[in-house]
Amino acid sequence: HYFNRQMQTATEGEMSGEDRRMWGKMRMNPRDISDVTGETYTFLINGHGPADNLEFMFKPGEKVRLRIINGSAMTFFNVRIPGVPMEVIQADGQDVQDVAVDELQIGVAETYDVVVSPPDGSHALVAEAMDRSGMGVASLTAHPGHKASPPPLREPVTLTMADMGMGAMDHGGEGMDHSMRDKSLVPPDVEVGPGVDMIAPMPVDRMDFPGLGLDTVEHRVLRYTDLKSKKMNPHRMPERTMQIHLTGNMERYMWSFDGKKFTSVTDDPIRFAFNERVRVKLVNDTMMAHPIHLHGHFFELVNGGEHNMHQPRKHTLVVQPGSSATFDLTADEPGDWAFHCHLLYHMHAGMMQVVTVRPFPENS
Ligand SMILES: [Cu+2]
Repeated sequence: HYFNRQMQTATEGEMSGEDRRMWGKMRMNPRDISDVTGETYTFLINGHGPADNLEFMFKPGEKVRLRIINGSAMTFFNVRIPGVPMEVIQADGQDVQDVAVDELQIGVAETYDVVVSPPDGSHALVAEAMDRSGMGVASLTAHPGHKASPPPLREPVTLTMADMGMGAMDHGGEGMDHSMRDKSLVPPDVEVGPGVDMIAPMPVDRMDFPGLGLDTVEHRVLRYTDLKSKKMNPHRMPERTMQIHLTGNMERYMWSFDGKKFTSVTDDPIRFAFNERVRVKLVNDTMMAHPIHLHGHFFELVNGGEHNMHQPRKHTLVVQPGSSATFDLTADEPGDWAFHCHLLYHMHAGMMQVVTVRPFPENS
């Protein structure tokens, strides 16, 4: 939160006085969206800043496939090409049934492949930082040298009670009755020390949430619940469930899983038996979105009905603030794998674990 120029003042914004007092009392900042903002960063597309006028050429009438990879260290982006709808065809490199959207939010390490048919002219390809402190811009153009004019940055976003883990309740008052650090809400193996400033009182699954600030836009936005794998997955019910808490202390800048910062000294990995299928529920006890990434595997998002044969496969899952998100994993790759938040400084601070899949099969 260095150089956060978007802190809410006493009078600005829509928030009621009561809500402002509550946030203040809890020493929480509803404008703490990104750890590093556009004040520090110049946002780049393929290594080029907005002033470079990077051009992607197309011929009118052509269908163009864009592979959008969030290769940044610390930034969620809202991606859109005003006036050009996008057909999402892959998520994290895995085929999904086509979804038509006008905008999507992409977490660090996520990938979306989209197909566009831009009309003649020059179109701005916009990657707006989630906190709206800046944007990456390029031109998708049929005419070399014609720079598309990007739309202005939109209003900064403000966190809500849902981001605080208050579930569907959207307004204060009642929320005051709930402890923000009730240890009885987490499994006993979660360490609630100075590194944990909050335990979400009522975390709900927000797989249908399109990302901070995109829930109120008027065009079509991508939600995890829109993703359906193109091919039918072999259906196997999970044999075991597991809960992992994403924990942190926003002010001290401490980040961990289950309240335990990763160190290479202790040996207490997350264990899976080879080939077992486990339903893993990630509970985000912080007010930041975390893109959680597992190496070596694809997992299937739990984003639909109980007998969903088309769960989309991904390797990175954004867990919304104060919310939960669930995936099914078939642990079919024996070995030791990194499992971590893909925000670089969170990973470095300790929001990281080793996933151990054992035993190695006999004939391997
Ligand atoms: Cu994180």
